[in-house]
Amino acid sequence: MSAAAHPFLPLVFRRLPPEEMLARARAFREEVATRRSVREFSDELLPAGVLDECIRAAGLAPSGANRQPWTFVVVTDPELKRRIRLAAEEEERKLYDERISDEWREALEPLGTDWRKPYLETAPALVVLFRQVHGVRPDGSHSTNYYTQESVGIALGFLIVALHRAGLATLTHTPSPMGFLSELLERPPNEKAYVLLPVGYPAPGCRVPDIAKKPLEEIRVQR
Ligand code: IYR
Repeated sequence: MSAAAHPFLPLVFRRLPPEEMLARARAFREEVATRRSVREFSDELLPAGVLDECIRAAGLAPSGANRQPWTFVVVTDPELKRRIRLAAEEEERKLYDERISDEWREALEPLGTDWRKPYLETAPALVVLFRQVHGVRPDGSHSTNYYTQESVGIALGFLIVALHRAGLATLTHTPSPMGFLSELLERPPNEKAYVLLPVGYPAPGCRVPDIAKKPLEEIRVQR
């Protein structure tokens, strides 16, 4: 049985004058240029509704066959944050001590990261983004999801930018491996943790490494 075709609607699209296009592209670039990964968070609470709006924006990302193969788990309970921190640190301690190569350790050294993850408790909210490897129909049978890595990666990009625009800081934290998150957050077997984002305000006096992004000439090729 094939699915019925969606009705088609006229596209809502506002054509902008070229000067406005350039101004908006520049303004967006300038805004994202001020985004930084933050590892020192204040414990100050988030204003009501802001995080949910950002998650709504992330949920508007394109996805393979519009399957929207993502689940955003929001954790604010201090006890659960603590359990996540302890489990993440246990894995990360093994990662930093044993699992990563010397080359990888050297690459991380200038960024000042290590196995300690205090921000998992300090940040007022953690968002754990899960990738739905496949769907589950009401009768329990499996449906296929498509391009789930790409789809969830795009949604994550939307979320990071939405949080930044809303005046919040975050970190794309990838404790490795992430199986403990499925257990602690009681997620079904079709969901795999993709990334963990502490969300909040930077701690007063927060510092970030002095790093630079590659210029256009280095990342763009004309053919
Ligand atoms: N999962 C670790 C390691 C880590 C890896 C890379 I590549 C980074 O750019 C930063 C950290 C962690 O989250 O600390």
